[in-house]
Amino acid sequence: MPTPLVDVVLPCLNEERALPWVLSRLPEGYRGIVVDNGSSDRSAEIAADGGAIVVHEARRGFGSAAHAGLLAATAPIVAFCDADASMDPADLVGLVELVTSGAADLALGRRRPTAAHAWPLHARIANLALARLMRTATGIRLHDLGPMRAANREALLSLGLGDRRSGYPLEMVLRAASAGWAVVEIDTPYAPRVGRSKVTGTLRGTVIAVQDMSRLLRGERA
Ligand SMILES: Nc1nc2c(ncn2[C@@H]2O[C@H](COP(=O)(O)OP(=O)(O)OP(=O)(O)O)[C@@H](O)[C@H]2O)c(=O)[nH]1
Ligand SMILES: [Mg+2]
Repeated sequence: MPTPLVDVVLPCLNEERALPWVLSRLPEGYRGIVVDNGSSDRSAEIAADGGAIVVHEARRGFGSAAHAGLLAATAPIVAFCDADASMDPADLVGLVELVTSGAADLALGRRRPTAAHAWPLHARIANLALARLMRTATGIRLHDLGPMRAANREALLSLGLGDRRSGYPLEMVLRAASAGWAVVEIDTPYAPRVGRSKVTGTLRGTVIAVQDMSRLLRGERA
């Protein structure tokens, strides 16, 4: 496949059940880059069978996987999407159009749950509180810190992101705002994930995410 317009980074830790659907939903001309973060299941084989590029990243952490995907990408535009079937890669088209039209430098998907259990209450509350702090820090009207997003690859690299855990999506927004980027949010459906919950559905995962993000926000204020 020649270099496509969009490389879609799909961080992946044990998502063998979700990957076939996720990869089948990539729009025409979009290339999947599945970053296998040390899965103990058949995620890597299934990703390769599904036509994705497979990148192996041994260091655990969402940011570690997401950033390895960004470094492996070669397309002019890079998009990010979870690999657990909670979000539909077909919805990336709206985000990418915002970037190609020049309306946004960073386009973000605001998660809109399609079912009550798509997003547990404790996670919604934590996300709302963090989003409010993010609005105060950046002055940009944003409501979510969701992982679905799109931007120009070289511009993203120039942000010099350093977080390798769950603060990565927040750090991207904070750095983009400081750099004067147009950060635009649109609604994207958020469905119950396929497979066992790792972060949001578990208290430990949520606590780590809040810790990572609070540290970044404190740094921003300092
Ligand atoms: N939790 C976690 N996810 C990772 C890691 N590396 C890659 N991922 C992938 O990152 C994406 C987001 O993680 P999720 O576990 O779905 O996190 P979440 O949506 O907050 O919470 P749940 O869906 O409830 O687990 C998924 O595609 C994971 O497979 C990692 O080290 N930890
Ligand atoms: Mg998920």
